[in-house]
Amino acid sequence: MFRGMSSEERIHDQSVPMGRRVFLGIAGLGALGVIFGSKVQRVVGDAIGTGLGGLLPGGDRFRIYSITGSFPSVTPDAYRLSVTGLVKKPLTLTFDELTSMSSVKLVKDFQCVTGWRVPQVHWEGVKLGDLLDAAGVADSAEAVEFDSYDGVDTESLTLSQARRPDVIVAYRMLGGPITTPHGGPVRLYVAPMYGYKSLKWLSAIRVVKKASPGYWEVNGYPVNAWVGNFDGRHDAPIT
Ligand SMILES: Nc1nc2c(c(=O)[nH]1)N[C@H]1C(S)=C(S)[C@@H](COP(=O)(O)O)O[C@H]1N2
Ligand SMILES: [Mo]
Repeated sequence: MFRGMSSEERIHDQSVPMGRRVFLGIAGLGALGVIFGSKVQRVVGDAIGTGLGGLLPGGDRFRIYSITGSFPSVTPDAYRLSVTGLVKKPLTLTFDELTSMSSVKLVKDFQCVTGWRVPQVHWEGVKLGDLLDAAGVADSAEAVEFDSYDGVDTESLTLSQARRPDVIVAYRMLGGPITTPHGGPVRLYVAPMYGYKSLKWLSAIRVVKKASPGYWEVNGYPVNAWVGNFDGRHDAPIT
């Protein structure tokens, strides 16, 4: 189910789950098996049942991805975001604390490394750089690692990438709170990089000296994921 979404939001969102067939077309990662569990099957059923059946994979719309095949369900009340590692003041923020910080709005494309792109998505959240400043990054630090409530996905950025104004810890997208399938209540949005950098269900931010490659990177995608030339395509940069 698109829990917490009105049917109007669902239609506005136009999300479709990425099916196994689509996934298996991805060279190199196909064997990994991003296999969708029964929850996602119900998303498909629900989408079709609400008239979204006509919006099966094509251009210009989100595919819902989950490595684990399910969606961690974290309510805003239960949500916590930790900022730890090489910082002067480790933080554990509640959803209210995060959303009380000064926020930015971005209207920018979202591009998956497999080729699909959603134009002009509305995003809102706190600049990752502001969170790092609140925790106070130690001089020895050079990178930032991220964990997900799914317990599997991990990501990283260099500190200079993390401090870009178009890299945010997002809590709104597509005109509403971030839905559970899209990684709500809180996900990363790393505008200039391929979608796998925009880790969903963000649980932890860890400031480190040297980052370990994340889940998708261990499996063959570049650590520096700037939208550009990939797999014979030329994808326009996201500005
Ligand atoms: N935790 C988690 N985050 C994730 C993924 C995932 O499977 N698990 N998939 C990534 C990929 S490859 C893309 S393209 C986007 C897709 O975002 P969406 O599911 O909101 O469409 O999420 C990224 N973040
Ligand atoms: Mo992706």
